[in-house]
Amino acid sequence: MQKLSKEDIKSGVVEMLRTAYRKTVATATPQQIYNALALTIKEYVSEHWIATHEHFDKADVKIVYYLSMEFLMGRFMGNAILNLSLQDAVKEALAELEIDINLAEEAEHDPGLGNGGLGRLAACFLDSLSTLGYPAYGCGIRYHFGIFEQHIEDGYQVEKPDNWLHYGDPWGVRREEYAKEIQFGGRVVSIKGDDGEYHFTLENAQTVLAVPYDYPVVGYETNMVNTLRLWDAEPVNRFDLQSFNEGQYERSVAEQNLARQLSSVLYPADEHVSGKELRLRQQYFFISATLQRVLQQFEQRHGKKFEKLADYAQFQLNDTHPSLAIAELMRLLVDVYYLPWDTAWEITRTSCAYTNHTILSEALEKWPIELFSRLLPRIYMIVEEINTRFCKNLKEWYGNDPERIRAMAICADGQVRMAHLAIVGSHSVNGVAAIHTEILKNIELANFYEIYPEKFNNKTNGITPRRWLAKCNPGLSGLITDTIGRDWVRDLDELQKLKPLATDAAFQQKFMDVKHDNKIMLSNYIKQTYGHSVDPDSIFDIQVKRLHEYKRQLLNIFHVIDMYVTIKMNPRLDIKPRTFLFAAKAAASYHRAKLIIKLINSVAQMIDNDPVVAGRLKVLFLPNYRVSMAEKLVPAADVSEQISTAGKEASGTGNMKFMLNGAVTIGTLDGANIEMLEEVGQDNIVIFGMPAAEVQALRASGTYAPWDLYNMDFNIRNVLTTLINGTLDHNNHDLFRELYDAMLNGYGGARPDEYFVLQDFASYKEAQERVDAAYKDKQRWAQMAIMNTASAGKFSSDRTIKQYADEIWGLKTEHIQ
Ligand code: 26W
Repeated sequence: MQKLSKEDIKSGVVEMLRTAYRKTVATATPQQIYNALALTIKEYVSEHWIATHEHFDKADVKIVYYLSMEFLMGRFMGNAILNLSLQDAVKEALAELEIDINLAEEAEHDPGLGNGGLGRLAACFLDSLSTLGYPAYGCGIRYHFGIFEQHIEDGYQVEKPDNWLHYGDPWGVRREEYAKEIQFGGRVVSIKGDDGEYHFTLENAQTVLAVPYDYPVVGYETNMVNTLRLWDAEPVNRFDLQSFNEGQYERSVAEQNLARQLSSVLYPADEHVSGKELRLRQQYFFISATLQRVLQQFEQRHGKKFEKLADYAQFQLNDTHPSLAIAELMRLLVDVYYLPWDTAWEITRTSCAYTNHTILSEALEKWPIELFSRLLPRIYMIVEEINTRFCKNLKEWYGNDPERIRAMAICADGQVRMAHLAIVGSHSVNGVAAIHTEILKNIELANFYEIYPEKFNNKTNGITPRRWLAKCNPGLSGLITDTIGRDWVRDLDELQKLKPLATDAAFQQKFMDVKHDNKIMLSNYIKQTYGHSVDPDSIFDIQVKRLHEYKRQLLNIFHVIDMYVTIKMNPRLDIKPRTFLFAAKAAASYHRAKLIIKLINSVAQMIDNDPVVAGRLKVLFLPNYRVSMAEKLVPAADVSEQISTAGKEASGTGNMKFMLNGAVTIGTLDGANIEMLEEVGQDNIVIFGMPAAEVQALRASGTYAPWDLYNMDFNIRNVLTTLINGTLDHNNHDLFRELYDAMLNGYGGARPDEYFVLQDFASYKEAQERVDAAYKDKQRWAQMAIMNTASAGKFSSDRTIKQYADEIWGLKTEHIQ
């Protein structure tokens, strides 16, 4: 296939502008220019896309379906340009058209179709799947509103809807021909099938149409283009409302409303389930549509040989959110394709695999049986049957141990436990970092590990080096390529070759010059966008991630308060100036998290208003954290804050992005931080705090007494007093009293300081002093920074995906001509 040339791009853009908008380059808006360029590139991608699918058909390949409620893709265009090696051609074409490429790229709306780590992981995985040549579909929902846009008003988070489709959707291709009907509610009846047997079906169900929109997933320097398939909901009977009798009319209107709601909004909660009916509908909607299409295509290719399904299709469940797949696959095989239960169960079990992303109990999905059985009556029958058979097996294995059986059952206490369904119905259960998998095996899911040891395995998360270095950090990526060649983009272990240069003065200089340039660029962006001045010569200390108590943004801001108080008491204190950058969205209903945002903003203001600390401390909360903001922050970080209570962060992936870009981590022995320590060595990472076992022991002992820490530790006392003595808010001394109480007394029935912020405070403070000392020694710091980049190879999602393919899916790579 002919590569897109500079001339093709120029004429493409000019032509698109003319036909789509009746505009010229001179009169078009940046938005229109972006769309024109995107459409030009998509047209070119389409040829590879078609070739990829022709190959899939011809070679009759095995395909992995990555089922996920969230895909946090970030902007498409820049990534497509990079992966297609079109960067020079595009740059030259736009220059000749006198278009500012940055303006065009920034005009792309960043679609927020995910909450955080789990959604972004799905996006990194798709990039790796295409790059490595594995046939794959990402399957999810085409939400019309992604995660809310966060505004900060008077220091408080305010949520605004994010209508990303408003700006057009140049990358999506509507595939009406693959639309599927999805049924909710109704009554289960059995009718005689054309095989003469009785089969279950639904009567009087509400029906919604699922219509797929396909988005290309371009691999890096390969011709493979996989597909992200997002299902949109539409009413089935759009046109002939009038022709219905009264009963049908009402139902038809209800169906229209249901359709409008179904793919309307992504639930903005992360690590917290709320049991909303619409969410269960969303889950069934995209799962049923996906599986109907897969089985239809399988039948076209292989006839009724469904026993072979697992050899051609693997379904990876991204947490329990898609775990209805297990019951829906059973329904389709038994009710629609007339397979016997046992055969269907064998097919289901061998084609599904489950990834667990969290051990927080409030994130475990459980649905009330009342709701579940009303909304999905046939699916509920199937889940009950799975449960009955499973409990019978348990009885055979353990004898009559009702306690144990109830603890492990899929249906119990009036609820359906989705994690149990996912484990029982899958051939693989994996955690996302070594420590996380160990906690699953030995504590959280120990019961299940005992009966299914062979199912459990670890797949430490990774990130794509394309977006998270090659694309977001052209300075560093250029330096690396000049030094060791360009193979690192496909093989991140190549970065090891930088290790000998960590002590090379000339390379240190170049490396730190790049970092400094990135800090200047970020400072300029912050100045332009928010009007704040930050000093690029200060330490850039960054904590960006969802706002959650277990992630302990509080520990960070408490330490800032401590620094502030310390400087006030000793204005000549010798510390390197620091800029603390925060960005985080709080779930709209998570009051405590929102109060922490307000606290961060109040501390920022207090510091801004104080001439004594001016020039030495700066705090800034950047509103509306999203993928495109991360791409600006990560390359400019000196210090990466990864400070969750040990045992709580399943893996983390932000930690890997910062490491790859030469930031030094200050972190706890949690999630993938532990493996980062193994890779980079203890001289190049700043570890503090209790390890997970100590946290567990302290919690279990029931002896944790934050008041003792308050009484014994002068610094803790000062910090907590600042919360309630009017320093932070002159008008309302009680504004932060909730946080004070939560630390010392427990608030609203909770244990005091659930996440051990005060327990780890002294250790964190000491670790921050180590950071300060290390930074003051320029050579030492440069060496640490380089060692971080050089040791990040393990954390490529290419490594992770290869392990999934080899150890879970049994998937082969394909080569597209
Ligand atoms: C609405 C309920 C809900 C519950 C949990 C929504 C989303 C979740 C996710 C499991 C939250 C999540 O994103 N977990 C993160 O997954 C990352 C990818 O594996 C890990 O790196 C993070 O440690 C984990 O918090």
